[in-house]
Amino acid sequence: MTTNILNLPENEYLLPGNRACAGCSVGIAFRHVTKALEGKAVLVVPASCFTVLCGMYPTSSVTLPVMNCAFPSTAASASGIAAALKKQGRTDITVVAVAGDGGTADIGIQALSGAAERNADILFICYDNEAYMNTGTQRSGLTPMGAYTTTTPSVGKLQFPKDIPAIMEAHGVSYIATASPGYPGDLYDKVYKARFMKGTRYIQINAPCPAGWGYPASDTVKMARKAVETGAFILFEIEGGHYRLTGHSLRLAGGKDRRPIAEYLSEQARYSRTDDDTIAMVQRRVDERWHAALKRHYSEKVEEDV
Ligand SMILES: Cc1ncc(C[n+]2csc(CCOP(=O)(O)OP(=O)(O)O)c2C)c(N)n1
Ligand code: SF4
Ligand SMILES: [Mg+2]
Repeated sequence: MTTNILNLPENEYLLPGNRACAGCSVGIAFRHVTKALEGKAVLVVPASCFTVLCGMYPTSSVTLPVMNCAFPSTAASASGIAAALKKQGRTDITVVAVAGDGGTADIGIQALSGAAERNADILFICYDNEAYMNTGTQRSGLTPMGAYTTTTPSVGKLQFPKDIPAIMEAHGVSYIATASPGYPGDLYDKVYKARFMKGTRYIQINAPCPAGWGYPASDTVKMARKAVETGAFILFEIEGGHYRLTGHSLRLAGGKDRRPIAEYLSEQARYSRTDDDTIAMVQRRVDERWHAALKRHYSEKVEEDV
């Protein structure tokens, strides 16, 4: 059964009143991630907004054990903890690495690639707020084309972002998914499923950031949903090599109208100086990726049905 607001477990593991900015999507996302983990996890976290959200010792907003590690070492640190727990016979505990886009796609990618190649028994969650936010909005390998940061030209980033789920798929890991705080039931179900799998699992969460993207704090859920409604962020999972669209992306595949990308970008100050040609280029890229996703979803569905 798909989880929704009516059957979501009531237990809370992420406490309110934490140190993240007002309207931060990371708190919304990890409220649901930790519900799905049901307290049976150890979190491994490099420097990021998530460490700020967790708080400073001896207080913490997370009711799970959290280990802070050096920035590039997240997946290696998590692998070591997983090996130690295995030795102790603690198969009930999931080791969850939680890193931002910078800590995943740039500084942490070597350790992540090594862990995935060894098929280390970890769940790696990248929350993608599309820049190095904790240090004041510097561009990362996942900052989208056209988005302004303090280390891009004033017209915005000139390159498209890296495709980390595709890089993880090339490693042959057991489970890959994308998720959004705008669709918490889909997010909960994916983390819950990944929790009981073995080997390296990877989930990338789109994480709208009012402070760095430049929109009102009250619009975070709207922004998260618009990312999916435009196809800028596609909800899918790959399990045993099988790709399928999920949640609202599946509804779009079923014929619901996809919104134009300009509707999403125009509501964020980071795109206020992006020119029309760049916005057209971003729209073409979104269309290409959406059609590739649709083709893959339906071709693998046909094979399954045969
Ligand atoms: C080796 C190293 N380099 C740089 C830093 C400084 N630093 C701390 S947090 C951060 C930004 C992290 O960005 P990201 O991983 O995207 O997470 P976010 O802050 O956006 O949540 C940086 C650069 C550090 N702590 N360690
Ligand atoms: S900078 Fe952005 S991601 Fe970081 S705590 Fe603030 S709103 Fe959240
Ligand atoms: Mg970031």
